[in-house]
Amino acid sequence: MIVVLRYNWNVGPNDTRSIESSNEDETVSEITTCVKLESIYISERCYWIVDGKHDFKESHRLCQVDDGILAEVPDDSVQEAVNKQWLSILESYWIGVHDMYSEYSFVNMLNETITYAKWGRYQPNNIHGQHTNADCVLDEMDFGWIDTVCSFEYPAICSKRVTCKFNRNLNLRDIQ
Ligand SMILES: [Ca+2]
Repeated sequence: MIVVLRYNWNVGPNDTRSIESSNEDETVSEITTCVKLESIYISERCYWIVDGKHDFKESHRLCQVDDGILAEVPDDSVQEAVNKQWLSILESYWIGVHDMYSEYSFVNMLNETITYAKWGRYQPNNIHGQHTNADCVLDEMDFGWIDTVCSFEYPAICSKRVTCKFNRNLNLRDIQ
C-alpha cells in the first residue's frame, strides 16, 4: 500500500510550504525559519529592521552582525511586502542598493547589478545633480527609491537568503 503523507509548515505569515512522500521510511521535516525576532519571510529571504538610525555603511555592518546584508529587493512582491510590513512605521529606510563604484550603475550588497528597481519620479538624480556622492538608495514612503548621501542616517532593512532544508533524523511514522 502506498501512503501519501503531506506535511505543511509555516515559514512566514503568508507562506506555507508542503512536502509529500509516498515512503513511510522517508525522513523529512523543515527546519529553516526566520529566527530573528520580528523578521518576516519573503521570496526565500528573511527580512528585518535595524535598531535606530545609521549611515549606509554602518547599517550594512549591523545587518552583517546578524548574518545578513542591507536588504535585497529583487522584485515587486518583496517591495510591496516590505513596504506593507514597515513603511508605515519607518517612513523611509536604507535598502541594499548603491552606485559607489560606478556612477548610475546600481548594484546590491553582493555586487550584483540590480535587475529590479522602484525609482521615484526623476530618480536617481544625485540629488538634482548637486552631489556627486549621492550613491546610496533610500526607499521613501509614497514615493519610491531615491539616491542620496551615504553618510546620512536613516533606519534600514536587512535580508538574508535562506533555503528550506530537510532534517533526515526524523521518521515520518514518528510524527503522524
Ligand atoms: Ca550616484
